[in-house]
Amino acid sequence: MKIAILGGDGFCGWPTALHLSNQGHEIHIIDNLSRRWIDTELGVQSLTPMDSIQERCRIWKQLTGQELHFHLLNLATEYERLKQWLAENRPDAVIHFAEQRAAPYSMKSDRHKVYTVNNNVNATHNLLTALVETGIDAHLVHLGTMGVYGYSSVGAPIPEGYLDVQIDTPYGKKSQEILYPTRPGSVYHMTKSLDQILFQFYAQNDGLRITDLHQGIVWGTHTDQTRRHEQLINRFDYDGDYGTVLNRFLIQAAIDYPLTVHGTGGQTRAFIHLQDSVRCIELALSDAPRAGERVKIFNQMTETHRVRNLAELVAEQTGARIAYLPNPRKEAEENDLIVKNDQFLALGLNPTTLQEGLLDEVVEVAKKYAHRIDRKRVPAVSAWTRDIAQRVEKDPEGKRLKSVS
Ligand code: USQ
Repeated sequence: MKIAILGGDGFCGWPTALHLSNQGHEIHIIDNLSRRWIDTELGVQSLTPMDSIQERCRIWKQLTGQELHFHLLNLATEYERLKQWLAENRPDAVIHFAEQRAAPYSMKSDRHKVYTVNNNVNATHNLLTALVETGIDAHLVHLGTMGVYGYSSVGAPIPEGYLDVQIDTPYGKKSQEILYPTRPGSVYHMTKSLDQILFQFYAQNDGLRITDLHQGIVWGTHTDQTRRHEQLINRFDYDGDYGTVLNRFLIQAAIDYPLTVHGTGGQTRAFIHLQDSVRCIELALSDAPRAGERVKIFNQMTETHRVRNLAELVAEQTGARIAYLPNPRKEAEENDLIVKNDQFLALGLNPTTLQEGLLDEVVEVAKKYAHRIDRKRVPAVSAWTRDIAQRVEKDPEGKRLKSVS
């Protein structure tokens, strides 16, 4: 297949490009490199030393003979160029990762909220309308998030996207299928909730064939392909905005930093290893909906864990200390989460779980590149509201000089 990977330079996009190229697909990476610019804005860098996208593609070609084509394009602002690219290249499938993906970054300031909404919603809408206008019957696979559902469980498992409800009418009860109600917990998660509505409309109005993957928190850093050469290494975020919880705990353990649990650590979340994430994309590509069918929604996760249990597990394995900090986010202190993922299991996903020794691999990577870590960038300081900002802990290590007067 000829596959366009939008956001193919990012944390999930890059290993997906390699995974699918390895299977013989013709891969076109479209990316505006915004994630690299955000590193510059925040003054942080990936824990792992990343080469330029052009250099990464050159190494892959040298190693495998397979070409990875790279196109520098901003989906959110360059609509005409996007349309032209699609018309000229006519991909069989488009995988859409090209969105600002960090909840804390999206809550940093009003400017970051505006950027996240403009970038994410315009990118998705531009893509949809360009697909309609060019008449390309490509299967669109979008990386969504489990966070569109919210995390407050009513005790029932979260279904894969749709819910059957009974509605009272003057003539009695009527059954209806609705999108599972959204309850986003950040501006970032809100943009992915808006994406869902855009997909619903274009599938229904224009017969676009769309799959939306509601992914949990990704952990790990390597896949079979990124391990093949030092210069194919994936990016690995540890900072308070882009680092995600389990990877952060593992990095913190590696550099003898206290594990930064927010609040009581009672938040339960869904998780998936990066290797399973790229496999899920492959499985979703093989199971495209037909034109006129509703959007196909998968829950892309393999297990759920409570944040404090993860911290305890990492502390037990590594001897790290746990710091319970005031939560910079507005979220439920404790929640349960039961999630259905039957569709991927039925398609052949064989989940990689936390128990499989891969936690050590992440700690090893972190130790190898520990000299690249700026400890000052580890605390999560983007607060969800002004009030919460007053009590954010900027010094979890307790290194600041304390007044003695
Ligand atoms: N947390 C801590 N300590 C930390 C970092 C996070 O206790 O040092 C807590 C947070 O308060 C939150 C939970 O861990 O309760 C998860 O935070 P996270 O940063 O790992 O994940 P999140 O902000 O939800 O976002 C990540 C990705 C996002 C993806 C989402 C999937 O950045 O792109 O959509 O996971 S999900 O969480 O299932 O919605």
